[in-house]
Amino acid sequence: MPELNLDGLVGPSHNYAGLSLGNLAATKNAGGVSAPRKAALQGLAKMRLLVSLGVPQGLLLPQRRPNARWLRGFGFEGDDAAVLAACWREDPELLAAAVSASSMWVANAATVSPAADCADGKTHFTVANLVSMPHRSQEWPETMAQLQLAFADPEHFAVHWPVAPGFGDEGAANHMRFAEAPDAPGVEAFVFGAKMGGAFPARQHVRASQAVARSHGVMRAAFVQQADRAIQAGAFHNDVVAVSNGLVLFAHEEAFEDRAGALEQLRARVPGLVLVEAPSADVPLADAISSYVFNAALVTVGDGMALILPKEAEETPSVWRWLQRVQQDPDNPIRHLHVLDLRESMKNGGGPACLRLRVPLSDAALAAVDARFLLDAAKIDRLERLVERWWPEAIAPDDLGKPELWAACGAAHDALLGELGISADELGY
Ligand code: SUG
Repeated sequence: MPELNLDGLVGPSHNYAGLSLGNLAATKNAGGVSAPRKAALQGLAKMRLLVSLGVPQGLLLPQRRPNARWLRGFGFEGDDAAVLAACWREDPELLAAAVSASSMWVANAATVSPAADCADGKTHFTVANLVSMPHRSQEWPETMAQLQLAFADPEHFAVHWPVAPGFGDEGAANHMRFAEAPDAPGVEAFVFGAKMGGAFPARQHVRASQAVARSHGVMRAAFVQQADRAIQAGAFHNDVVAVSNGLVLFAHEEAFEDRAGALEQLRARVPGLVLVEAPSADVPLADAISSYVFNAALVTVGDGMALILPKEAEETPSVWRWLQRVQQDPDNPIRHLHVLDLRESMKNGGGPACLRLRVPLSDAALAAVDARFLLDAAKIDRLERLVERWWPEAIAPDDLGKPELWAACGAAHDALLGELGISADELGY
């Protein structure tokens, strides 16, 4: 049984507006000049690597931005250009939110529970409400439309509406799964945060995690609290400090609020759990967070597991030293380290794991996925050419208010829909 890896294609409006409090990279790079074309090509290179490693690969589409429809909900009127111009005049920060390409980080699109974990034997998706950050709260309607299109077959899939907005849900970024194989029954760990007085918000509410587990019919669920210390140090999602694959938990020592309790709970449910943990003494929490080493994509390849790492991990001496030891240690299956330049996304706090949504599927379920969302090397070639032709080369902060940028982003999106054979209608535009 394969695990489908869906990556978010970076949208043409990718920019640095510093919209996410608690996301240190995004805050630090606020006001910088972005390179959308380069960003999308970096993401496509990651997809190409996964294809070459034999991982079934697909994509989710960048959502159409700027989102004039969303701004109409704030009382702006007229055609799209009039809505955007008025918003830029009256509330430029809101306009920046409507331009954000944040839908690229599809680890926040939904939580996925594979069929083997769920009482009804279907693969369940709950679209994340992303209510903690205003710019991300506009994503769920189109995410819902895309998932309903890609996973339309009711024999295999159930796509759920987001959890009620009182309770923040940030999707798979706060969800881990432990299983012998993708199709073996697994234990799902839902990681939540809690308000403990710090300046940075806990974005995943425990009730949202419980709601998702309940509505998916997850038979073996564990609920684990993320360390507030990690959140306050910049780990705004669990996947900044921990990731799982197979029976491996790859994490920082300070990832969980009650480390001993969390490990005891997981070991009791996952007898073969393999813990690959970075001690704080070797890898300080700050290095783990700035390097995004735990935001690696951990994937099963022929003869073991591979970590798809951002360049920042290689450039952080404490992290790179520790990774060499991990790779050589026969007690864990991590054998390969692949380093990628994802700097454009990383500067907004989005590493390799943020850019992908994992969907473990049976062969029959994979065959039921809408093929327009699936990729092979030839299609990646075509997307690269499309990005080179249509994606803007650079966006500076003042460009966000320019009609030429809005038009360029719209034209790029139209070209993408044309290439993939997906109509605006199907996405609810
Ligand atoms: O929600 N950055 C995203 C990064 C999401 C990373 N995802 C995971 N860890 N899975 C966020 O904070 C910045 C956009 C801006 O500021 O313009 C942003 O939304």
